[in-house]
Amino acid sequence: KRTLLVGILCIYNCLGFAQQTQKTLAIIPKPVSITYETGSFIFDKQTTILAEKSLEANAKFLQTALQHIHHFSFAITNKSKQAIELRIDSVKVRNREGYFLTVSSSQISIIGHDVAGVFYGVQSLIQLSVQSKSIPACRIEDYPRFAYRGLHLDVGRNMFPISFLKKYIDLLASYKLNTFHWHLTDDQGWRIEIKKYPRLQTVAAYRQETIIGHKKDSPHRFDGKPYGGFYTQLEVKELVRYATQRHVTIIPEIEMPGHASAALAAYPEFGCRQEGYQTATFWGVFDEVFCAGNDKTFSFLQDVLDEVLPLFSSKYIHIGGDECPKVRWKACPKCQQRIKTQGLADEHELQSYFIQRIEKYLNGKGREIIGWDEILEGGLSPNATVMSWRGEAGGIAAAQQKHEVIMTPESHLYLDYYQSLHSDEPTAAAGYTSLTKVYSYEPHTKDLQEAYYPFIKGVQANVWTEYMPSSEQVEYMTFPRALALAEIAWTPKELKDYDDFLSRLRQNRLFLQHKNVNYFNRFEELNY
Ligand code: TNX
Repeated sequence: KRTLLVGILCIYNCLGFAQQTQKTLAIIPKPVSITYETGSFIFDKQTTILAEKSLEANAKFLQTALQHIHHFSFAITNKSKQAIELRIDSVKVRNREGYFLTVSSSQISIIGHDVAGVFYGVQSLIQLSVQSKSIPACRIEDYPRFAYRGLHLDVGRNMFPISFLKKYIDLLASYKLNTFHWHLTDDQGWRIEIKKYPRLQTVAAYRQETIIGHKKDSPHRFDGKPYGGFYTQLEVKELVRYATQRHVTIIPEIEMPGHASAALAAYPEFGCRQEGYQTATFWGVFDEVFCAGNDKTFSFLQDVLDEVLPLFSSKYIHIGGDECPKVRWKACPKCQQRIKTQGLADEHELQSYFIQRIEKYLNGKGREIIGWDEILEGGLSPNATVMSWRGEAGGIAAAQQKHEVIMTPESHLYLDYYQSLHSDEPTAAAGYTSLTKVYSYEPHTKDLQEAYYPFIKGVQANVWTEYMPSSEQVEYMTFPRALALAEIAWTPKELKDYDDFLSRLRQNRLFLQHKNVNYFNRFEELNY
């Protein structure tokens, strides 16, 4: 078995070598510029890693990765013979998160603008190392197009072990994505421990039945067994630490005022009807939302946020804001009273009141809010960043109001949609978003005047998990489409070229295999 494996690895290496002598460095996302020179650097037992003190973590990261790939150890030393040198030079490398990677036959040097820049140089080198022991001599200059490069994961509908979340974050970092949007609460489950409210753990974290909705014929089937769980604050802290080491910021999302069924099942007093709630056992948009007329609702949410904030170091806190039906508010005397006393026109303005009140609270704690584009309804909170998901209209409107915007249109960046038209695809959400389509997305939409482009801070793809009951399924839906996202987020617009991306992906898939990712591997058949 082992001989076979070694044989296969040799063939891969030779293929990699052959392709690399044809001078294609299959880095994803594509670097800003690559100049090829003569010769190549060959990793062997003499290769060492040389790094200044502030780059110790980067050196260790590279050392561990190379050991996994080449199966021999690379010493971290201060001798410079045949070394991979890591260094910071913020004058020579001008862009934040940028780096130069220079390879000659005797040395590799990675110079970063900052620690993150060196980290990204290291990621490029690791991708190349998986492809071959021999790295062609070259000079690479690289830096990101957008400051915000995000991937999201919904753990409310289905949840996944922390070990998987670490793998996911690792993959984000490998492809130079720097933000993990962690969707922690939804109608079907509340997944973060809040010590002051134990029923969030005992009630809101569970639903009565497991939804098996991944069979084609019947999207909502139940096996009658309770489903659920939550992440403890200790686990959350550990994940944040892990992500920080990889230059990934975790943005937690606590949904309000909608998608609140689970929380209300635990604490019915914060809903307009005060009773009759249940953690949802099927998918969709539910009428049960937090009561906007009850001050105690706000105290509850503030208490929750008080426990959430110390766990996360992100500037942004995501407060949801999407899909909040207004029927309960319409029938609720307290909500109607609030509309009157605040001089609001209607329930849409009441939603805006809700979000603004929470924004004020969070701004007072030194944080800023992000919300889905519904937070534009009834007037945008003064400092809010908008995540434009129902197409680009919300993002365009927000940018024109000089608010920061993250583009994440469902038309192109929803990875819960089908990725091929094969009839044997596992059930997915209703849309169709091929790799080609993800790749074609351009965040600087022509529908927005250029003067507002600086407000588009970046892009994100969303992984809603209604039809992803397992970690393997999440991987299948996310990869390689997340690599196309990474290239949209990082690579200059002028360098984008789908055929070129595809040919790099053909080589770069070795990295996904190396990381044991259950990626969708029929991407070559897609041209639409
Ligand atoms: C809409 S995108 C939602 C999610 C669903 C998703 C399914 C957004 C802000 N809300 O609750 O999971 O569609 O594609």
